[in-house]
Amino acid sequence: MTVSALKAKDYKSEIKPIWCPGCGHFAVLAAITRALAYLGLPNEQVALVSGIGCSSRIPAYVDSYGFHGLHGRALPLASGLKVARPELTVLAAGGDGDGFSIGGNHFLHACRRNIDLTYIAMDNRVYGMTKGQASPTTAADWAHSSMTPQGTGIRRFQPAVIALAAGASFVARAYSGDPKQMTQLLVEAIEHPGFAFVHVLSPCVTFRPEQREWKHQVHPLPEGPLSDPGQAAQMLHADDGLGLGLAYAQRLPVWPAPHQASATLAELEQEFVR
Ligand SMILES: Cc1ncc(C[n+]2csc(CCOP(=O)(O)OP(=O)(O)O)c2C)c(N)n1
Ligand code: SF4
Repeated sequence: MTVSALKAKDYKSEIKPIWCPGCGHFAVLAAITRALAYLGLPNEQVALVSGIGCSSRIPAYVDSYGFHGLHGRALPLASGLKVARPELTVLAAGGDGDGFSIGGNHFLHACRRNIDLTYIAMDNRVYGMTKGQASPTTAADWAHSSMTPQGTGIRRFQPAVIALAAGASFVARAYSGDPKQMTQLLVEAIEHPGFAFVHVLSPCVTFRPEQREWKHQVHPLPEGPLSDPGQAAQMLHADDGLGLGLAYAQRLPVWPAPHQASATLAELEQEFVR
């Protein structure tokens, strides 16, 4: 095995994160830089695209190409980028609000298209940046937001199960408190040909301080990686949402197929000139 000469610090930008001390997103940043270093990817071959939210600030902190986009639009941006510049390793990242509420439609279609990119959803079951409103992954009875003082009363969205139903070819769950496993899963996700979804439990210590307890509650998934999406979905559905590991991986046709992706960037640009 060739050991990469690049280190995690080689992927850290000069901008210091402004996240609250203890925020889970720090560990996601560290795991991304470690995974890139492990894979030895040159900085200029990587693009990290996000939406809006505390989590979505992450491209500023990574020394690669980056795009801090619009709320909920990380995946269409990343998809377009990968189709136009297939030689880049494209990562998309953001929060549960960004990815599953306003961006929910894009999530479904990114799973189904199976474009070769990695989507890192940093789930703290709350809108952190806008000061603690319920998100799609918040439990129905969480009653700590002044906007929903009796809870939302709405069943929570289950991102990993929905990713499988929508056709994702790689579905894993990681936890900020286990950066080693997260790094390993990110390496596998980046190497996976197709849409790789990594659902990361990333505590918001400011608006969900009880999530500090996740360190005592997370557990390995009972099985995995499975190759049958129905079985994987059943396993994840039965899980309490805190099971970690690679649930499902399968080689599925990647879009665009090589014969469809023959247009050069110059040819694509000409489409806009006309
Ligand atoms: C179109 C649009 N709608 C709403 C907002 C306000 N807004 C900014 S961040 C955010 C949610 C952030 O939560 P999440 O994506 O879960 O990330 P976190 O801050 O928890 O990491 C919202 C609703 C916005 N910036 N743009
Ligand atoms: S508000 Fe929550 S998600 Fe945002 S930086 Fe602070 S701890 Fe992290």
